[in-house]
Amino acid sequence: MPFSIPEQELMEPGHTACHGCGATLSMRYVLKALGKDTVISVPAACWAVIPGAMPNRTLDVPMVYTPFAATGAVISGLREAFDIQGKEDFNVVGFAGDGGTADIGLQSLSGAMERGHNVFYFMYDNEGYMNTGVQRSGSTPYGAITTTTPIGKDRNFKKQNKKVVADLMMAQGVPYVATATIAYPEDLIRKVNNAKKINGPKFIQILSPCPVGWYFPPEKSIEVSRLAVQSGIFPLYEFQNGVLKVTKQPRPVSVREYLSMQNRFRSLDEDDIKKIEKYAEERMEYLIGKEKETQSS
Ligand SMILES: Cc1ncc(C[n+]2csc(CCOP(=O)(O)OP(=O)(O)O)c2C)c(N)n1
Repeated sequence: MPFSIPEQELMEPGHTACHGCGATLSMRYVLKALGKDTVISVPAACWAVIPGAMPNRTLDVPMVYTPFAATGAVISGLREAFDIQGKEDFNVVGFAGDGGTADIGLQSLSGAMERGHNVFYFMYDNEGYMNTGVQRSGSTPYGAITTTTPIGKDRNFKKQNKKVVADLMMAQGVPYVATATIAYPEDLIRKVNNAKKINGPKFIQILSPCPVGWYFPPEKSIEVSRLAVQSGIFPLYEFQNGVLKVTKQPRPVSVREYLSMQNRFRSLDEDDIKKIEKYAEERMEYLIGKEKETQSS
């Protein structure tokens, strides 16, 4: 079926994000899909400052700022309050960074999903605590240099693999789970549209490249985002009512090409790169296996 990106803009010019910020495009596309009847809850993060200081605001929807760990709890409360007022059609949305999702907000997210509230939770994944100066998070990938995993005499880059929150949500049996990224806006918007049809919790993890923290030129954000998918580093999938579908097949783009575009990976040697290639292959195999398993059952 032909598909076009909605023309409505609920994000005005004048935001305060850095040049090339992937998280701004993530918000813009999400709002295009959700429309005006939406309230967004944002915890401490880049997106807490991107809308600008009062009385200015870049978003044309109401926002509720929450303490860092509380997004899941706040959207649960908002949902209940809207329902009591008879506003069941209003979209209640959490929009949090990876630190606020994979680490400090994980229990509150998991609780909200488990209680089954009719909410959307978007994790804009810039793979680090960027607002406070590029610290590592659970979602930072193996091999990345951050200010808390610096190059030094005794330490050198993050040694742990990325904690993929979407996979955790899938394991928890959340009715709608997906991954997306800004290089594929149609795919992202289609996923939000599919999520809208589900009366229950929905979780979408959007890879949102950060030129400042990943150390690449701001005009390369879309390219980096695209290569993350094409190299198999960040597979795009959709998990709906227990069935998994990989929504973009990786192209033969090398992991090495993806890594070499970003200076955060500058201290990797050949063995490290091989480890990352193997990780990407194994993850893809896992997802394809799960796709076969869930589609045939
Ligand atoms: C309880 C608490 N701890 C620490 C902070 C400081 N803080 C504000 S924003 C932020 C980084 C958030 O990182 P992330 O959730 O990944 O979002 P991003 O900044 O990358 O958008 C931190 C550590 C805080 N506001 N509250």
